[in-house]
Amino acid sequence: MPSFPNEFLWGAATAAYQVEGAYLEDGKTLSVVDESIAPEYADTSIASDHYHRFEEDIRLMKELGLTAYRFSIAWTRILPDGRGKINQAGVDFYTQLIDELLKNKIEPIVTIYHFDLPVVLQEEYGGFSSRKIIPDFIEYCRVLFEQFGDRVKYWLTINEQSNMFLLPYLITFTEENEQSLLKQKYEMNHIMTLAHASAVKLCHQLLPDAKIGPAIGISPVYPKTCDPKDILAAEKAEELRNTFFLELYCKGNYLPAMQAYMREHDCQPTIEAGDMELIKEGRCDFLGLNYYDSKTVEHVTAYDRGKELVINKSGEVGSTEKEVIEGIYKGCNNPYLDRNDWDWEIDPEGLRITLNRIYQRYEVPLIITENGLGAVDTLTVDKQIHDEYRIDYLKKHLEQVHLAMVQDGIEVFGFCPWSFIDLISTTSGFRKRYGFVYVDRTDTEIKELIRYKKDSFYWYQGVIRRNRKGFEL
Ligand code: BGP
Repeated sequence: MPSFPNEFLWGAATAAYQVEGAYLEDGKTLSVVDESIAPEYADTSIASDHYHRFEEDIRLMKELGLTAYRFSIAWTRILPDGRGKINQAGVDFYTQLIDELLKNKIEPIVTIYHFDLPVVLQEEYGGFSSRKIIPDFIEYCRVLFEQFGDRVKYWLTINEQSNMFLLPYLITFTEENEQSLLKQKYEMNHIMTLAHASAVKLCHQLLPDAKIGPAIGISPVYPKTCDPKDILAAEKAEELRNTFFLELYCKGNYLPAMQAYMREHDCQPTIEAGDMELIKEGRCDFLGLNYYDSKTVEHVTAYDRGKELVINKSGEVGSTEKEVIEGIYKGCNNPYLDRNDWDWEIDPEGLRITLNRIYQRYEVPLIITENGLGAVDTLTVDKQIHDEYRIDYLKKHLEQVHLAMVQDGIEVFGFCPWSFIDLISTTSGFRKRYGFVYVDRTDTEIKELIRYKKDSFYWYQGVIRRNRKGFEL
């Protein structure tokens, strides 16, 4: 692997509800995601027990050679009532975590919001379906900036806003009727964009040296064939799934094609005076990209009825049912790509394509905030994990990042594979693992949660070592 710039951030990522556990400890209250994790899998009560073992985990990060660690802060640990009284125990936990990282020369990259809205706010006013969320979100951000801003340089506002509206399980909608649900989605997306922009503005005001941006869930869209009808379907899908959000974050605009779409479908959000100015003023400093796979689509005929995506949660190959967006596109398989057991298509070149599509249009610095392979891992009797499939996945993706930097002139400043350590998959519990570090537990058996280094740990350590001058074990 050719070399990366010396200041490149070699990271790994996690999110609070997936790794911490201690979900009702030291004053924390429940978040919507604590409640929505599929009951057939492990819940978030213990997770990987990182809350109690963060020092051991940071020792492992250090051994791995990380120079950055992306994690999220649980709103419910800091403000258990969603607003108002600050929970000192929560502040203390993240203070210790950040200080320990810095002591080990690991740059903290903090996600402010990773799906985990306080339940109290969901119940009180429907969370992001009400503008009441905006002052509460700003208050939460202010607490974080004031408490941790002297030590945290990189902030991520909202994780995967796009996926929250595109996937059927990441956000709670209160409307059920098809038309009012569609309207609510675009309304909520607008409110979330205002919350994001307010956070960016506040960060720029309070922490002029910090950098802030969103972490966007992104999959490039390809046409099934060169039939112009398929090309058009793919371009429309790309607008609907990706460019719509990118345009809001990077230019502060509603994409003309999306304005037309929302008009035609009667789902325009309520845009109040000052909203678009705020969105423009809250332009991000960089984009975080969560990249796992690409999507392929074909055109639809007059007979194709709309259909929601049914995701594969079980790891039973072929159980995904792709979505049909009436009049626009339907999802299909890409015959050129392999897929994992959850039917996610493995596409390293797709990462380079994504980096190009975004950077050549917006010229904003990029960081990979998630990339990884969910798989069933086996712990051998001699406590090893031979995850050569994960090494293969990450190696090929990293090569494409490098090519994008060297051959396409793209500014990528870091790589944070998902995930540093095994944790609860959002859709599939502990069966679907992503970590460099194995956590010895299953969905049903907690065991002792002992940590074991996987083969991918040693591979990544080697990559970092070759790229970091002066890095010694
Ligand atoms: C992203 C989320 C992560 C993580 C990852 C893998 O959407 O930001 O939180 O869960 O996807 O997804 P899953 O756990 O469903 O395999």
